[in-house]
Amino acid sequence: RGLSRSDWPRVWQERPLKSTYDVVIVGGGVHGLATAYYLAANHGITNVAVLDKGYLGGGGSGRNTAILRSNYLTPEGVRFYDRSLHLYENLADELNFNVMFSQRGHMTLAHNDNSLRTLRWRAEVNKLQGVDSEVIDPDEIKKLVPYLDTSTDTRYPILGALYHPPGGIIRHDAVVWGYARAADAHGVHLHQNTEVTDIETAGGRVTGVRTNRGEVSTPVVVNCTAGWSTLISDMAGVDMPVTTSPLQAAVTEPVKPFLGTVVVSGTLHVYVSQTDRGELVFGASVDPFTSYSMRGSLEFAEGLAGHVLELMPPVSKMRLLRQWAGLCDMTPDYSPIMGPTHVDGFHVDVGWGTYGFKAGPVSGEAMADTVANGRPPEIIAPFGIDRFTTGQLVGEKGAAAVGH
Ligand code: PYC
Repeated sequence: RGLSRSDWPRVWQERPLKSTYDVVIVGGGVHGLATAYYLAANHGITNVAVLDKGYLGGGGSGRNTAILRSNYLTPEGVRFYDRSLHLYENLADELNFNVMFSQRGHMTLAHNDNSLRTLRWRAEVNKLQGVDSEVIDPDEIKKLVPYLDTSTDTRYPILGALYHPPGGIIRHDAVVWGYARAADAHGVHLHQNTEVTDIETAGGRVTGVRTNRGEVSTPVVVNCTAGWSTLISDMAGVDMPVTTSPLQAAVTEPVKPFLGTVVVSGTLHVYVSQTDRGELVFGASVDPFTSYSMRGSLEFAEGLAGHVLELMPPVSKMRLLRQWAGLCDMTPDYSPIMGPTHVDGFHVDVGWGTYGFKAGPVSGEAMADTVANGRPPEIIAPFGIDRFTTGQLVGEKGAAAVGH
């Protein structure tokens, strides 16, 4: 007799909501779950609850285009995202869960001299940080991606590309499930359908959270939300320089494998990769307005199709199957906000714009370290909220996704 569905072991337990925890993490995406996992695995802190108002991985972690890379523009950014890439490389072993990381290479195209200059700059910063990244010419691009139109008589001819072999794609839901299962195995409580409605403070420090399922006392709250990060921080009395916009994505029917790398075009506002199932996954830049909407629009699908066909005319017969949107919390310098705040015990891991998923592991590791040791580790020190008053911004706009 084969296993019936009811025999399948549960990946994580449903446990009662306790009235007190040592740490409460708000947001059950990859950041919140990784923080919980590393608190337990690296620091032995297991009296931890992860609260999510929906289901685990139902926000940005399940809505991104699953791209991993570390070819950023600033030394601080490159070091940070590269640590994440290394954690991702070992994640299947670490969690004993097949996360299907395919390091198939990542290519960012330049269609004008300014973009080419920025790509050269990124390549040099990357190499100085030990990251494999180089600028290649149209002939090399054509060898790697024969379906790209590299002719010179197009509206936006391809002049070169930043090629980053360690980049690639991963199964994003598996990352969420792997961290959830591992955190649960350490005794962390994962509470779905549990919405935080308020954060209690007294004398300048956190004392607890209110939820739709009752009150929980705790000395530490970590805000690991995306989309709602300002609303959660407001509850603790912490202002965030963040605005929220949707980012739309879409997927086609599956076809035989023909696209071996991730391809990004900033000028055409599009990136594309082919999944192991053969579907093309497309993403774009954020919608040009603030909103909490997570619905796709026809305008996006039309614009996307036009841009994709300029790059790869042969895909014109493929059909789009689905489209969706996720919420992006944009900061002024396109870098995240991480670490303690002026409210004791209230920590933030927010402002993830369009780059949050790839930073999940390093963020979890660093936020767990911050909570356990009472100060942020070196790798996230540049991303503190105080940089918006000191002026020491970490400008990543030139390497953050496309067309911002
Ligand atoms: O920064 O690589 C990126 C990215 C891909 C999709 C959205 N952002």
